[in-house]
Amino acid sequence: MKPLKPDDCPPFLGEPAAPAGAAVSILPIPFERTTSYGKGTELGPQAILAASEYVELWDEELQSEPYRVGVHTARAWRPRPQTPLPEAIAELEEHAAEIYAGRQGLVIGLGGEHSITAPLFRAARRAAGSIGIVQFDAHSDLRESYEGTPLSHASVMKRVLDEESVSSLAIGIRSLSEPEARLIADRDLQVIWGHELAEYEVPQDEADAKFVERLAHLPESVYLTFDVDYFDPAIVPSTGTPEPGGGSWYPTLRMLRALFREKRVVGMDIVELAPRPEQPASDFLVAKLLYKCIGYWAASRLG
Ligand SMILES: [Mn+2]
Repeated sequence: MKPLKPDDCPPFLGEPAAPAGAAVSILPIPFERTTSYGKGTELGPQAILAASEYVELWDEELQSEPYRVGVHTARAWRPRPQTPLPEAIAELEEHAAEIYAGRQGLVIGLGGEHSITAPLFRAARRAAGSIGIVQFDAHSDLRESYEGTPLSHASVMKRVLDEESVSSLAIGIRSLSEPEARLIADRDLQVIWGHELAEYEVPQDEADAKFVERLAHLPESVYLTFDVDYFDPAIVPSTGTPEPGGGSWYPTLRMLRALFREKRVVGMDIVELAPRPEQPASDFLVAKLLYKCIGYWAASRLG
């Protein structure tokens, strides 16, 4: 059998796809240029979408079939290999801006490496005006540049926060350099550190209220970037730069549910899955995470 190319991506859930212009638009982005440790994120979108075929359509928590909101899987986007990184990033912004243009729904980028977030965020901002950003991640990604490029995955949040007056909340951070720590302190960036995650688990009601308080400084509309290395590597080992001590499944879902309820999420991405054939549980978890986000989004919008 001929191996699949990274941009051969089946539709989400294996469903006959809703037409373009559906409420939810998924854009597979098998893009990998700057990853530093483990490689393989360019196969992320394909693995997530292939695993999604086995996700049940019925959501037992929401008591609904969230896919009915309408989910379209767009053709995968990838720059030509010879396109220099800055041009590739600019191309992605324009491509995403076209998808956002004139629509009220949710646009979801599926990486690929984390560097795609900056252009996706800018495209969302062009469509939705002033927006904040919520980042689930093990790493702060606030380096001015990394391995010679300011467009690295390790600098992506710095590029987002270079834009004026973007407020942010980073969740699960447990790996950063001294200059990044200083930047967080100097700019008073809002962080729920990895070692604080347990405070957002139990007792449940108090923890939920505490999390909602942490969202208060953000504007009404936000962009969500979800780096899967946020999770504990015990449940998501398939990622390039795993860090011990990450988030667990149900408490994370509760945070996401609160986020989608409290804020208008206008765009999001899920990045950094580096699938390994012997670890299908990671792929399946991420596929389910994506479906849960669509469910929470639909529930908050449709009531
Ligand atoms: Mn990360």
